[in-house]
Parts: sequence; C-alpha cells; structure tokens
Amino acid sequence: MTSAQAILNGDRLALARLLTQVENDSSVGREALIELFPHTGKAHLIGVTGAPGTGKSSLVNQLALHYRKVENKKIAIVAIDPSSPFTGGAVLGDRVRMRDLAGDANVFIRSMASRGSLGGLAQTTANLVQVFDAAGFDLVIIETVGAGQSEVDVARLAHTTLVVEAPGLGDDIQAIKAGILEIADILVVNKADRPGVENTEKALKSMLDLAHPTERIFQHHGTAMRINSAPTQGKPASAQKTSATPIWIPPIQRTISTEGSGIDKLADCIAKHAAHLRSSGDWVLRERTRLEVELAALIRESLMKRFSENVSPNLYEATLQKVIQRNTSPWEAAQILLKEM
Ligand SMILES: Nc1nc2c(ncn2[C@@H]2O[C@H](COP(=O)(O)OP(=O)(O)OP(=O)(O)O)[C@@H](O)[C@H]2O)c(=O)[nH]1
Ligand SMILES: [Mg+2]
Repeated sequence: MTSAQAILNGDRLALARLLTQVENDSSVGREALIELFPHTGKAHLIGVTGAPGTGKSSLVNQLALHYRKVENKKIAIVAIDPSSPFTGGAVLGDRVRMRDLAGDANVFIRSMASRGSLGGLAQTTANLVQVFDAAGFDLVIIETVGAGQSEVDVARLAHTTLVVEAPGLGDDIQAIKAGILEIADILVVNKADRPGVENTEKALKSMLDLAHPTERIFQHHGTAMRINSAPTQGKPASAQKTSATPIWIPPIQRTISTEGSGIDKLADCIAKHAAHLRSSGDWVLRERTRLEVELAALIRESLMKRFSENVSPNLYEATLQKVIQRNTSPWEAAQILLKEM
C-alpha cells in the first residue's frame, strides 16, 4: 500500500510521516501529493492571523474544541511559527486547553517553522493543507503571525480569513498598517475581558464603514446587498434599472479565548461565511484563484530551474556585464539568454 492509500484509509502514523516528507519537499512527498490531489477540494480552509500575542493559538484551540464537541467535525491545525523549530516551542506549549483534545483521533495539530521551509512557506503550507484535505478533515485551520506577506499568502490559501485583534495594542494604527480589511472575512476582538475592548471595536467599525460606504448597501431579507448600477439621472426612481448582488461585510466578533466565550458565535460567523461563499459563487472563484496562483508559482519555479540548467554562468555573467556597461539593454539581454534554453 502506498502512503497515500494509507492516509486515505485514515492511518494517523502514515499521515504524520507524510507531513514530514511534504515539509521536506522530498520525492516521496511529491509522489504522494500527486496521488492525493484528486481527493482534495472538500475541506473548509480557515486562516487565522493577527499580531503576536493577540491570542490566536488560544482561539484556535477553542475553535477546535467547539468543532469536536459541538459539531463533531474532523479538524486539522497548521500552525506556522516564525521563530521556534517545528518540533515544539511556544506554539504547542501555549495550547491551553489541548488536554481536552488529547487522544482525540479527529484532531491533528502540525506546527511548522517558517524559517527553513524548503519548498517555500506558501507552497509547503498549501501542500500540508492538501494532505489534510485528502485525509478527510472537514476543517483545516492555518495560524500565522501577522507579519506582512505571510498574512496575504494565508488569505489566498484560505476560504475564510479571521483577523484577530486585541485591546491595547495601538489598534487603529496597527490595523491600517497591516491592511487587514483587504484580507479579513471576519474580525475577532479577542481578550474581550481586557480594558479598551470598546475602543478596539470602534476603530475596526469605522474602518469597515470606510471600506463599505453605506449608501450603496441595503438589507434584503437580512442579507447585505450592493446596488450595482448608478442611478439614471432625470428619471423617477421606479424607472431606474438596478441590479444587486449579495456582499459580505466582515462581522466583528468578541471572544475571550481563555474562557471560551464568544466561540459559538464565532463558529456561527464562519459557517455563515462559508454559506455566503457557496451561494454567491465566490467559493468556486477563490478555489480557481488559489489553484491558479499555485500553478503560476510552480511554472515560474520550473522555468527558472530550466534556465539555470541550460544557461552557462559564464554567458550569464558576460551578458550581465554588457548590460551594466550599457552596451545591451536588459530586454535584449533577456532575449539572448532565453535563446539558450
Ligand atoms: N485575558 C486574556 N488573555 C488571553 C486571551 N486569549 C489569550 N490570552 C493570553 O494571551 C497570551 C497569548 O496567547 P496566544 O494564544 O499564545 O497568542 P498568539 O496570538 O497565538 O501568540 P503568537 O503565536 O506568539 O503570536 C497567553 O498568555 C494567553 O493565555 C483572552 O481572551 N483574554
Ligand atoms: Mg500562536
């Protein structure tokens, strides 16, 4: 039996081993990914991001607990830890309520160091997620520390992205700086037991208002809709031709992860978002975008590999020198080098 077949049969040990192969970008790992790919595309991928210490890991634990105990779903967690090695460190140590899930075969936690990820962080994460998806996990949560590009990459990977904020971190400035509204599907104000929670919420609300001006949005059976066409001048309102599409305005949900409060409502927000993605057609669109980005990255990588295999370093250096001396333009130089491929 191949390792892929073992994983499809629910073999946990085979799963753990393959995750390591995939993380090391080994040929065994790649072969298994090919075999597993037709079995992917079922899991709901949830990204959780936010500044360090906002309580992401605690929140993910609570969500995992909820999905196990209340919804009886199979859940995988990929925690991307920027600092400590993947075998341990702060991420696993901080899993406050993991004892409640210990020995539960339907929960799988994988921690991965962002440093030293051989196939590139985004690609490796995507591959790990594919393995969990094929292995039949209903939900895969990906936790990253909000440090710029990684947030965006996770958002691209996930169907639903949670951005976690906490009071007292200089919220307004921080949120704008990170450009979170572009990637957030749900805003979580964690540590709601702490002073300043109202201010955090207010700052987020006013930014949401900026991003979603209310005059073009109306409620229809409880769903926010956006008016698509501009009003026609000089005609009565009744004669104006307008269409409307359902839009998703990121809800703001308060949580206290240390106690578990607000988690049920958050899970509800997540379920609603998934339903919205499916009914609006955005689910298919996001899948397409994600796979397209992945394909493009792999093509680029292969082409670069072929390039360095076929173009001699001497010719490359000589051509570069000509460019530096302004004898050849970069465009011409690229053409000359590409002919060698
Ligand atoms: N008061 C309070 N403390 C919390 C809450 N949630 C988490 N914490 C505490 O905040 C600290 C950081 O929590 P983590 O869950 O490790 O935060 P994180 O965002 O995963 O941290 P990094 O992965 O290091 O970025 C821990 O000491 C938690 O116990 C909460 O709702 N209220
Ligand atoms: Mg964490």
